[in-house]
Amino acid sequence: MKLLLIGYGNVGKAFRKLFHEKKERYPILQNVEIVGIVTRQGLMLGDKENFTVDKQVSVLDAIDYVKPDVIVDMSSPNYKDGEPSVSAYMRALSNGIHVITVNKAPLALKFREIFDVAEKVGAKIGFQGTVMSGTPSVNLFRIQPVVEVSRIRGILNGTTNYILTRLYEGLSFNEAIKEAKEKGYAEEDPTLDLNGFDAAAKLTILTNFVMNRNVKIGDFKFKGITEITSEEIRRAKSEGKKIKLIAYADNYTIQVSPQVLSPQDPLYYIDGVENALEIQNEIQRIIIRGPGAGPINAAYGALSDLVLLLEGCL
Ligand code: 80F
Repeated sequence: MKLLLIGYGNVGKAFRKLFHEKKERYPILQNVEIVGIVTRQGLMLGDKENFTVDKQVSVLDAIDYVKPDVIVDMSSPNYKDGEPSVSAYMRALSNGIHVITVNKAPLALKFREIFDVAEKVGAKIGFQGTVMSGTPSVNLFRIQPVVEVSRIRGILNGTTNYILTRLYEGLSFNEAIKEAKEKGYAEEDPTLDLNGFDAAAKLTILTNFVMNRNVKIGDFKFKGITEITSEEIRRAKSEGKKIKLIAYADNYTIQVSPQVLSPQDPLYYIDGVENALEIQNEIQRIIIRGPGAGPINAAYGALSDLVLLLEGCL
């Protein structure tokens, strides 16, 4: 099985490293190889740690040239039109090439269109890494067949939760964002984290997948953490409460907004880069928590999709 990686930044490099570590230990990965990496700079053929350009081609041309079995998209999100990833997915899927992605923009903008193409030809899409990185969220629902979900509520952005935690601990906003960037949690454009865009994209993807809705980012209101004042943080703290960026969807409402939580709320205890998701379905209420960002976690999300694909479980 031939992989073409799209994007070779924090996550792309972590994925390549993890892939090689696991390939040595798990026979299922033995016949998988990375045959190329394409970035903004162009295409590198083969699988080398240090990226060099062999051919100055676009992502679409790289797919035609390399003819992979799977593309693994770890490029930066483009929320204007999802390009070049949307066209890359359409080209790949319509030719029976599977897609694994940690890039939220294409699925937040064109979820149904992309899945319609995949379903027509029987190609698969793995997207665990788009929501809560390597902590099972999307893939949790793959082992919860036919159960009907009525409500999801969670903390879905690692960067803002990390910043809010550090503000609560007394750091300035600039110090906290600097730390989040250094740890590789923040997007290439961190305003996507701060203004709620990233959390809204994740909520869009989850809502479409688990509640069978047809929502696009932009269909609903979302707010980030940029308007939270130090006075509001101080007041919440003095009342024994915390401010968290909460993503929420039920059959009528979908929204992302900062909310003041008291210790009775399980999400009150989710600090730092940790994320959490409460799922209410017809049978049970489930709460999952785990790291929501970080290159290794996002890379693991993509790698777990690859193994599920090989096992026929995607
Ligand atoms: P980084 O900027 O390091 O690398 C981006 C790569 O994409 C570069 O190699 C660049 O050349 C390439 N690229 C950009 N535009 C391209 C184009 N048009 N054609 C070809 N290549 C292009 O970015 P990261 O950190 O490696 O992130 C990569 C992807 O992973 C992005 O889509 C992220 O949204 C996604 N992701 C990242 C996570 C992380 O922790 C986590 C999960 C997904 O919750 C949070 O706080 C979130 N900010 C993190 S979620 N880094």
